[in-house]
Amino acid sequence: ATHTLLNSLKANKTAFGVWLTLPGLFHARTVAQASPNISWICIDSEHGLVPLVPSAAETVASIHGAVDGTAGPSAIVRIPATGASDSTSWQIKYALDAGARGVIVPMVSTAEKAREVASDCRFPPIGRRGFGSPFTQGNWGLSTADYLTSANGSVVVMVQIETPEAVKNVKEIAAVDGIDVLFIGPYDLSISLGYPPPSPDPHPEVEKIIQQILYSAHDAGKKCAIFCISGSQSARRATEGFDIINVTSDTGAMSEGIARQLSSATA
Ligand code: 3PY
Repeated sequence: ATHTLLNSLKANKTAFGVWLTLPGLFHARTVAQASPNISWICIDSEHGLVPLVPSAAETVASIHGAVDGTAGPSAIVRIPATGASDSTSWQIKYALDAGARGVIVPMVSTAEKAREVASDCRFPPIGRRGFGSPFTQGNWGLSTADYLTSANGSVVVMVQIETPEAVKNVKEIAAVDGIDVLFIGPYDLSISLGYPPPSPDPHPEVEKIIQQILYSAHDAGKKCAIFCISGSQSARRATEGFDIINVTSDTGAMSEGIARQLSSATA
């Protein structure tokens, strides 16, 4: 199966994505089919209402099966546990067993935690991910040996940089082997640093830090991702050099679309 996000990254093309905050297989499928330009969809089990167990697994399958032909968005899961929690290991295991092409782990603030995340995402001898689930291996149609190699070689591991401690440690986190992407959460980053939330753009002081994180990721040979809330904001971030950009969310786009249609109906 095609891994559209990974293909975009390898081709150095900006990978635009959409955030999924609501559950439902037909909902996920509708979002996945909305545009051929969606490279990835984040199933948000942290703040969204898609429970990690058991809905994320079905949602992953629904997204991957949504688009006929070879391409379609890569399903990514944002796990609920933060990098500071012991639950990250089993939640990453669950997400990847479900067939997610990558994970986003919130609030990873030290290189030590980043190393644990990188290890949780890959089978031995590289990491410590346990093997057992037959489902994704079955869907991929691979022997066990080939599945282990393919999964290790294709998983996209993203950690969120969104605390003052993470900013302090950003170079060390970026340098961790097996961390592929630093993912900036502008909302948590702003409020944890004592600034107001973006409205819609971040405070200029936060903006400076965002640019430093982007620089640190690229300096370490890693990719950098950021959460945006509109197409125009995303286009600007693409010009700045961000590799992975969230463009909108299911709920955000739905509310805007409804409001726009109603305002033209009542104008
Ligand atoms: C943030 O901006 O804090 C995020 O994690 C995006 O939802």
